[in-house]
Amino acid sequence: MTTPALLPLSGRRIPTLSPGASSFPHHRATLRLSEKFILLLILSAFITLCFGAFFFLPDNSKHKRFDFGLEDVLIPHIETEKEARHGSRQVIHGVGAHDEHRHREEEESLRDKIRADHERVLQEAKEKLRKSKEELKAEIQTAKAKVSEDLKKKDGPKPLPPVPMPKLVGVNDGDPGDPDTKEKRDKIREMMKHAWDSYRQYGWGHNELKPLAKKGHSTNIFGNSQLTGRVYFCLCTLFMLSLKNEQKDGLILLHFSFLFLQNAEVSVFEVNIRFIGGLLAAYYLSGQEVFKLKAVQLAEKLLPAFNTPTGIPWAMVNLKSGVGRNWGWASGGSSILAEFGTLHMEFVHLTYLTGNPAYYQKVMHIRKLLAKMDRPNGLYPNYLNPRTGRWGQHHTSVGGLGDSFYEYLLKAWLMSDKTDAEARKTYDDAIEAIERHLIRKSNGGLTFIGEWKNGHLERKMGHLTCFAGGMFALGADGSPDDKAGHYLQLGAEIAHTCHESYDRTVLKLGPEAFKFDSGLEAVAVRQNEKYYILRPEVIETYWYMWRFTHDPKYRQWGWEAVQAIDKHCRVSGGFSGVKDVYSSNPTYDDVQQSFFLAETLKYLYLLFSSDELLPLENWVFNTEAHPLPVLHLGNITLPGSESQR
Ligand code: DMJ
Repeated sequence: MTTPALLPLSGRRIPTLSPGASSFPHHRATLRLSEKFILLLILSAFITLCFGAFFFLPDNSKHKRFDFGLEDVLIPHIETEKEARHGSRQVIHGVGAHDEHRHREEEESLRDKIRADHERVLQEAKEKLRKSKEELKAEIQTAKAKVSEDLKKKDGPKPLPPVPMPKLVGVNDGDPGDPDTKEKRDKIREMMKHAWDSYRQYGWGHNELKPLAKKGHSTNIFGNSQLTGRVYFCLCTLFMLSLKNEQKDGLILLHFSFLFLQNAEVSVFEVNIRFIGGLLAAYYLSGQEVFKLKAVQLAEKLLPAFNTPTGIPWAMVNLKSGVGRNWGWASGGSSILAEFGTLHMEFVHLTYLTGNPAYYQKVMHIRKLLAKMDRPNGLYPNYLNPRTGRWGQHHTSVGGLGDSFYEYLLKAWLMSDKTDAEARKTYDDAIEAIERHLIRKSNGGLTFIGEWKNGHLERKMGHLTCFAGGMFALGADGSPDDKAGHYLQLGAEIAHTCHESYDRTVLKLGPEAFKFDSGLEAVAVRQNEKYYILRPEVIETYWYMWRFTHDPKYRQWGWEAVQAIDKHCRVSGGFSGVKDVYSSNPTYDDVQQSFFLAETLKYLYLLFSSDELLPLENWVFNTEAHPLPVLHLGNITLPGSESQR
């Protein structure tokens, strides 16, 4: 008896049934027919798919292939695309019989190619269907192994030119000495461990964590790909706190996540400060080459964002296509001052480490362009249009949208071993205008920094603005007209005001924004300004003030914050922000922000460590608290800097 079998279309014929045959063979024959029908359906779907793919997939010849990294990312090559467009116009509007003849020939050869591809795909499909389940399984395994082998090869270190390693001072334990401070520091370490372990357990592979829902969380600043960013934003905190197993976890995830850097649209600023800054800091702190390579790999993908008429980068860029755009809400399609103005530190390090002048040139170009522009009242508006090179809405802020632009002017000078006099002068001029127009004292004697909106001062200060206390203290030394004492005092006053904003709440945690108006002093009025999302700025200022003054009140204020966070934000799945700091029974926002691990806990840890840990003469912290060493360049000239002089 013939064994009923699955017969491929091109194989043996379907056995015919003899009259009077029992129902069993009949049943088997019916089954074989339906099986064949399904196979036919699958095959025709497959062929249709292949045809569709041929016509609709992008033409890779228009893309330039980057040859480093785990996966090959295609970045459009602008010139080639222009050439291609130009070429196609020629075909359409071509004159003369010769062109037409060539056009027909091209069409004919295209048709031949489609026919041949069709035949080949059909043949392959037929062969596939002839194979047994085991053979197919084995084939899939081989293909998988080949892909992972290829990935390994591509990820193999592509050495960068060796450069002298900057002096790394103070990479140590920072033991504070006295037992009480040590105990407090241990508590902060334990909180970091809880935050990390929770992320490890529930948010693994995502950018952030939902500590109540106990699952991963991603926001659009990290791209629409679920697996874009990862843990590099807090790796250096893990190094500092010597959390060894956690470092290993981080490394594994780092490798893993880069496999998925695909079609994601990301914020240039956030990727720079969190990921590139984090990777560079991890490199300097650990000496492990992999971090440097990954930082460069990522930075290369941000460069297309600078392809604008002015060289002011787009806010967002697609990592695969290199297409950039701005936030829909930003005044008239503008780029944001705090975003395009917060690239300098990382980009200078990238040029230093790679020898590629592009990074340095891009940020210096931004600086030069800004220097040429008129500034209303000497102030920098938060919005600048990258197409026209004109300011957008005249809104100036030392908080959101403006903040880290000023910070990076000062830090560019510090990072250059105080040789970048241009950066220092730009910072001094900007701060002078801010003091004149934005800084006031409230009726109750609290110094605050307001916001300037079209010639009007809004007497409101954001939590974000509180970082400025630390910035004033950090910039005191080296300020013009011997105003060092003045700026240290200003830093202390801002620290005091921001502490008041915490102290005047029920939870002893600061609101997102607070007012100094109509009898109000450092309190939030609107419901949507009463939240605390684990932000670091107030603690950052405490730490800088502590380093410069050693006034014990800064440690005391820091400890108040530790207790409040532990009491009101800690949950079994990590730490969460709270929606109302004036309520004794607040609801959680269910997000453990990445900056809580990278910044808030790091600044707290530093506050309770000795000054020997990462001394400020040798390290400059980027705006996400990733420490980068001062570049004592001496006789070394950064590639690209010659043309800037
Ligand atoms: C951080 O991501 C950075 O400090 C940024 O400059 C603004 N603030 C957030 C955290 O609040």
